[in-house]
Amino acid sequence: MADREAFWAEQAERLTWDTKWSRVLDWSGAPFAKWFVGGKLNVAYNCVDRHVEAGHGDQVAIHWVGEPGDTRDITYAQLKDDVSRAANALLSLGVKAHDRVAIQLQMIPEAIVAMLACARIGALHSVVFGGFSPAALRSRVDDAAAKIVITSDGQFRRGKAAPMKANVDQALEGAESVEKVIVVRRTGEDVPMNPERDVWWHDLVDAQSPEHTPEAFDSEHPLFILYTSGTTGRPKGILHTSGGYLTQVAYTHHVVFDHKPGRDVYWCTADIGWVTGHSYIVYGPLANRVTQVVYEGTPNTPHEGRHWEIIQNYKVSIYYTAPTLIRTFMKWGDDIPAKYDLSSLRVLGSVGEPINPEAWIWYREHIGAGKAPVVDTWWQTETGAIMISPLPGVTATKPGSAQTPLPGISAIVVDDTGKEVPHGGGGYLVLDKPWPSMLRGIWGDDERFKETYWSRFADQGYYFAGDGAKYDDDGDIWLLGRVDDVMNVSGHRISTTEVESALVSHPAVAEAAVVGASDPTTGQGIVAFVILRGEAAVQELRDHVAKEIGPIAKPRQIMVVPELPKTRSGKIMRRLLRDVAENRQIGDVTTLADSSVMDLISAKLAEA
Ligand code: 6R9
Repeated sequence: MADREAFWAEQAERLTWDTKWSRVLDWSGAPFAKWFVGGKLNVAYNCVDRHVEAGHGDQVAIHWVGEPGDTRDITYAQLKDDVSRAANALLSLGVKAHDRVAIQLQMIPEAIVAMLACARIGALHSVVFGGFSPAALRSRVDDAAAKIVITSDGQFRRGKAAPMKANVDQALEGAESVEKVIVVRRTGEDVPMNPERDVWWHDLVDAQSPEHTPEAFDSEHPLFILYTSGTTGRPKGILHTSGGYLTQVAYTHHVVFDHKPGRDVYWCTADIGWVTGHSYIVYGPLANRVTQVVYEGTPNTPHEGRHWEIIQNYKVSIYYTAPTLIRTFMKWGDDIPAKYDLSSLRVLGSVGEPINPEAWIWYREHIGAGKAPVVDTWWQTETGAIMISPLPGVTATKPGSAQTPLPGISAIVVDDTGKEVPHGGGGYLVLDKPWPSMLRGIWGDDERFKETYWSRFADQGYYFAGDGAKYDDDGDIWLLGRVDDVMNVSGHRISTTEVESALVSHPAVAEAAVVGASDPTTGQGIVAFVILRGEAAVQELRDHVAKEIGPIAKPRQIMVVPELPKTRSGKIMRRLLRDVAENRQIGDVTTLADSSVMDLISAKLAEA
């Protein structure tokens, strides 16, 4: 433990601290950790100002590419002015340290500026993915009692403008905590503005002074809340704090991608609505003085070579994306990337779900010219930063395996009783030692935090990740997917319960059961089984789910059935439904309360 702490103390020196910590780790209140106790720093200063002070003000921080083809280059000096203005703007609205600011924005520079402005004044941001429905936004705004919401008039999606502000208006009807809504103009469409509540970003922010002195906050000062799906319907607000989080995202961004400031051009294709956008677009890269591409749009607008064209134009050297997108590129054809000069690429990253060996090999061959190392990075919203990954040029990589915990990190595979399994064995992935960027809790729900992550292996004090894993004969780790009721659709976590609740909220649905069925492109696809009590077309039910949660949660398939398979204690046997969804022979039905149910379902589906 002493060595581990010394290691992290050394990594924390990457940051600029206002007051140095007196103790690396206080784990006496486990599972609530305190890292770099007594230290003080400003996260935004570390990501922006200090680079300007060190003489890199003219270095481009962000090469932004808009979907319609408009571009902006933002230097660190400009970013400092922008973040300072936005911080002054929030202060002028009465935002104080510890207040919560909800942000629903697409991938435009203002999204990053807004996040850093919050960090600069010690307010917590809660970024809500732009594709989430008004209902999903509202539940997050209410849960965190957000005082401010930042959004845009609309967003470009596949060449068309789609409304954002209109959704936010719908979401916030009667929302008590919200005092102001700040609206960035992007698509230029007409939006109704509520004069008491709404203010344009360009009116408010542009008028502010670019001078703002950052205040140093405690190392454990809360930085942000990010909601993620759990096994129950209610999303969890994952809480991250400052010093430990920034230390680990900066360290991992440096070692996993072998990033060299001033030399590399980095591109992480995630959206800031997910943790990958927080840790590997905003905090880690900017703390490391990155020059990075930020792209607003979809990968096939206006054509399927868009990513390769951007890599060629900006000479991107590090590219970090998700297996679902790699499989989509494979489907579009090898000839598309072949048309572009991708020779600048030297490191390729993958995140979000297990990468199948075929996709790994295609990625390395067709994008990495057969030589760029592929780093398969395992981590979670809760871990805050990468935990398991090969190191480029150090680890001999294996297609499909995340391989080994990073230096400073410990992760093991254990059996049901918490005993580590031997090489060749499989079980559950656990984190057996605290790490700096670990979540500090679930917003407003300490009990749920303990119950969800720390009760499964309470005797050993292990963090239960919810993923199945195995060791190969060399002791390398292979991730095997979730072991709970969380689906992984295109790298997005969606709980089966969340989709089930959305379905039963439709008046025609009596009961619903949802499973993740393996899907060649998206990893898993959502398949729903519903019992109807009224008339409803399947398409209407799919749209209903999109309206309740967001288009990403739309079931791929909905099957109307007469009964659902349940155990005697009333638990739905998803395993059997997964057999149906994946066209397999149906497994053991002996624990069903009524074993004829599966015959009924099969007969009904055969009819259709
Ligand atoms: C960063 C992120 C976390 C869940 C995680 C696991 C899956 C992520 C993976 C991976 C295998 C990888 N996951 N990366 N599985 N190999 N390299 O994705 O966070 O959205 O919270 O999802 O994603 O199942 O538990 P988050």
